[in-house]
Amino acid sequence: MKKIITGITTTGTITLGNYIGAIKPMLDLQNDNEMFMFIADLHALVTPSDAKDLRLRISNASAIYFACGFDPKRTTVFIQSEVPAHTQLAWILNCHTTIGELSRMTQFKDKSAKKSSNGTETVPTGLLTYPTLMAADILLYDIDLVPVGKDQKQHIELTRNIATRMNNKYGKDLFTLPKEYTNDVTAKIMDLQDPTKKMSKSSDNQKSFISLLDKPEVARKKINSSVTDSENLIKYDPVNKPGVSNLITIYSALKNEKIDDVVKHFDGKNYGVLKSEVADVVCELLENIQTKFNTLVGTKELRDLLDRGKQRATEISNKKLKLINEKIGL
Ligand code: AQP
Repeated sequence: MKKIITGITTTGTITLGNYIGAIKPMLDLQNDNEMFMFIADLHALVTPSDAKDLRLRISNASAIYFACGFDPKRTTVFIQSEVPAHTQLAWILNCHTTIGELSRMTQFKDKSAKKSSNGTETVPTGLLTYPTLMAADILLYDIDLVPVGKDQKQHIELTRNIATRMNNKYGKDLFTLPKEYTNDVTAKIMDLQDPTKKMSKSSDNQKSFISLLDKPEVARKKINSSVTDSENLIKYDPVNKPGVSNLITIYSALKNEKIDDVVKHFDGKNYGVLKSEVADVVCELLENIQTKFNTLVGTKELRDLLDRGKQRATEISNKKLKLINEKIGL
């Protein structure tokens, strides 16, 4: 049995990319492991937003997690900001990490370049220190595995480096070294309008991503208008045919079928058929999630489930933090 954690940032509504890259692998692991799934609302502060919007996104994300199938008996589901040990450990880790290490992170380089083309004034410090908060999320629970998309692999490597450094200094069993858990094919679901880019919930173009709360008919339209190519040949070739390959990947992930089998299934068919069948599986998923979501969102039942997760996460993380504080001399 392994300890496994993942979180999704509340910078927008959870997307199909988040579902396939992070939620589905967690659901598949839920029965045989000790699981932690959190709503990464502190990470979301890196992207400025209105308080009302953020609160709504946190509430929606909580209901979406349970609607996707997390079982509170098997998975500790909690809101990051409700467990203060995360920020406390993040500070300690910041003091054991260099600015050089953090500024070399690809995500920091990409996101800070996007935020500011003329200097660093508009780049929040939290964007730089995001990986140490992420390391705290992981190290507090002695996590073995972190299911992540490809974009986050570097942050797990940094977590291991910080943990190793602190183990060498304060005692080798201070931190468990986590490993990332990725499936190379489904690890990156691409933008529907520019399939060379990752699908992202904070994209300005609504047509480029499918939110788990999109009405099924809206999702179908987005898939129908997704960018492919003019060859009309269904083949899995992410480099030369990124749009078609992305649709194949989505179908394969949601139907639990191998890419080769999916390609055989669509052999000789045209893009219209591919899009229509991908839309069918996506709409079925959205309908199932949204039916459960609507019965849970904003209810006392949901708050009780979150309180249960908060209590368990607080107990474990406070115990760990106490040990860390003792070892480092606080
Ligand atoms: N397109 C994707 N394909 C596969 N996995 C993905 N993940 C995100 N996008 C894809 C995985 O989802 C988990 C949670 O990610 P996150 O929301 O914390 O951060 P992110 O990777 O920055 O996700 P977004 O949607 O792109 O958010 P914004 O738009 O705010 O930057 C992670 O495991 C991630 O790998």
